[in-house]
Formats: sequence, C-alpha cells, structure tokens
Amino acid sequence: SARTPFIAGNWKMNPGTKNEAIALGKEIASSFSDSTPCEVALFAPYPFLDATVGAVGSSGVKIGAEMAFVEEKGAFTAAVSVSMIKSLGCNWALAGHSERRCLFGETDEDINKQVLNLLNHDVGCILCIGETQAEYEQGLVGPICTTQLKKNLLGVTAEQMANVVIAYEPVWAIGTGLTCPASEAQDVHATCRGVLADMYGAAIADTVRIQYGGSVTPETVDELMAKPDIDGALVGGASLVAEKFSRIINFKV
Ligand code: G2H
Repeated sequence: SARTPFIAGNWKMNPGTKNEAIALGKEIASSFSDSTPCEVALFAPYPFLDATVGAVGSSGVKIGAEMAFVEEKGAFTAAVSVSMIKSLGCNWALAGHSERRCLFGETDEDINKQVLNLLNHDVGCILCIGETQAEYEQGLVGPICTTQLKKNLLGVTAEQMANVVIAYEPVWAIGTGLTCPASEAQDVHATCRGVLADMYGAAIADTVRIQYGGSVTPETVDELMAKPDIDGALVGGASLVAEKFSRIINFKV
C-alpha cells in the first residue's frame, strides 16, 4: 500500500529518571537511519519530554505525550495541555490507551474530546482502541472496535483524518507476553478499515495507518508487518530496551 509504516514506543511511567530517558532516546535515535522502513515516534512521560526531544535531536524520531488534557489552561491541578506539549516540540500524542480507560476511568466521550482537541491544535493523534479479555472471550472484538472508532472519532473531519493513526491493542495482549496471532490481528485491522470506510469513504480509509499493539517484540514484528492492513506497531515493554526497539523499527519485510 501507499501507507508509510509507523512504529511508536510507549514508555508509559518508565524509565525512572531523566538521565535514563536521555540515554534511551539517544540510543534509539542512533538506530534510526535512511534505511529504517518506517516513521518512528517515542511517547515519554511529561517530565522527560523536553530532555527526550533534545536527546533525539535532528534524527527524525518524533516525540509525543502519552495523553493531553482537553482544557487550554486554568485551574486543573496536575493536568497538561496540548499547547504545553507543543511548546516543547511535541507534535504527537496518544489518546485512549487502555490503561487510561481502565485505570483512570476515561470514557469514550473523554477520549473523543481529547482527539478533537489534539486535531484542532494540529497535533497528530494515535487513537488506541481494543477489546478486553472478557469481550474477546464473548466474541465481541468487531462490535467493540466499531463502537470505539465511531464514538472516539465523532466530529473528526475527513481532512483531519490525515493526522490520525489508529492503534489496535487487544487488552489481553498488553504486557502479558501474549501476542495476538498476526492473522487474527490482520482480520481486526481489516474490520477497522471497513468501519473507517463507512465513516469517511474507502479512499480516506485506505490512507489511515493502523498499528498493532500488545507485547510486540523483535521476534513477532516481521510477521505482523507483513500483513496488508497492519501498518505499524505501538510498543510498550520492548521500547524500553534500545536493542529490542531498534530491531523492531528496522523490521524486515
Ligand atoms: C500496549 C503496548 C504499548 P506492551 O499497551 O502501548 O505495551 O508492548 O508492553 O504490551
């Protein structure tokens, strides 16, 4: 396809110190070259965003926030706005990661507001969707992904979809070492692309990158990336080990 693959690291509440973030950012940036077959971004904790932007320098690796609050400024203790992260040189953010949904109670409506706010600030958005283990066992993968896409993208224009990437992350595969088999992930990605086609038309749906996330490793990335509707990966644990993440971004097709 004409879609440029996109692989991102989600550091979550790691690494532990600014110096570790700098070292990891530098090492990852040094493995990104003209022959790297994808766009690369790292999502870092707020206190380390500035230093990580500096660490990757002019390598071309993009740095983003793991979420951005929907208000512009004011009395919102501990919250961080899109304009704040933009002022650090970050033009990407995640929205709707399952940990935000499950552990912090973010609703589909909250996530929809975050997505719209990012796009209205011209910041790229990786919208994370995916079913829980219980939903998976009940055969609800298609309906859950469809509902999340429709609710979370409500009001997003066709033009704004150029700044949207979808990450399909089955919650039961996150941090568990259980990777969703590539063929199963491919089926879900095709379903998601069909939903996007219903919403925006086939031509736009064909341009949207859909990443797979959930225990991606150097051992599983090549097979995933060979699938026609898998356009990248959102990598947690393995993005904290430079050697592993370097191999993942330099996947072999
Ligand atoms: C899923 C993923 C990154 P991990 O959350 O977003 O994490 O690769 O550790 O399963």
